Amino acid sequence: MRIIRYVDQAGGTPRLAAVTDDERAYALEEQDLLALVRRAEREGISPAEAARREIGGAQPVAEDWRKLNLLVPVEAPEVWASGVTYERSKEARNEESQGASGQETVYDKVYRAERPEIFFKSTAARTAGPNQPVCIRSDSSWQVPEPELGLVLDRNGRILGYTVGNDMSCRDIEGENPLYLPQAKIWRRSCAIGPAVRLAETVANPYDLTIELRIYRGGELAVQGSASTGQLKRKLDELVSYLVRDNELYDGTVLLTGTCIVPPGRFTLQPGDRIEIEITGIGTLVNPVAAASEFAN
Ligand code: DO4
Ligand code: MG
Repeated sequence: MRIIRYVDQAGGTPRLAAVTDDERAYALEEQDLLALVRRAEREGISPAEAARREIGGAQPVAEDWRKLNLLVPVEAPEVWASGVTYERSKEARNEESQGASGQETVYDKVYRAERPEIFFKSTAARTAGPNQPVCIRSDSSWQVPEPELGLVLDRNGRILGYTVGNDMSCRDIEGENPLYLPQAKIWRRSCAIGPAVRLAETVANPYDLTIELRIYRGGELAVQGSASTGQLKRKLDELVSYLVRDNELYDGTVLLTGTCIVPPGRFTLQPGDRIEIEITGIGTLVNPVAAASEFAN
């Protein structure tokens, strides 16, 4: 069972819907995922059961949810991200910082350390939803998407569901100096999540999900990559346990879990590119790429 938000054709208002395995979407009464979760709690049932009971006997609002005018599935007040949780990410960070010359780097250390790397990534206003442009910044010449499994959390750090995330990154800025990480990671529309949240109880094994990246340029496939969450070095609960530690969390916070797919060589995104990130059972997050200057206030 997946949860989406979409714009209702009739009223132009944001609506919540449940998506069943046959891809049909059924409107829900609640305004957002957290309201569904809270109602389920009051009724002593699971969120998926609450959704199932509500849509039982109803007509779908769409035979194929992907044709709806989709919104970000959860308006995450904050997005946090984990780094260097896959070996491939460690290698890529060493390549971009030219640190692979035999000496142990900060990336080697964090990959094997007990404490994971967790950093602040985005706010709701900086986060794009399905089909909305993600931006590239003007002072970087090496920018890539980072396709990542996203955990949707409540204020206590409970994993409510899984979504697809894009941790847009500037490899040259971070490669120049790791202390530039916030600038390599955070700018206007440097994060995307969506298109759906798959409720946690309906995922049999979150360590057996395939993540695929496709980047199109001029309509042609320019970059393709694939990975499995089975390659994750850390456990999802472990990442969450560090995020919640002495921290204030908000309902709907998203924690990205790191990337295992790195575009080859000096590949850099350009305005007009189209990024597709697909995760088994969740869906495909599609975002065109634009220059950040186009969205200046
Ligand atoms: O250390 C920098 C961040 C790496 C990252 O974002 C990732 O591994 O996904
Ligand atoms: Mg990342």
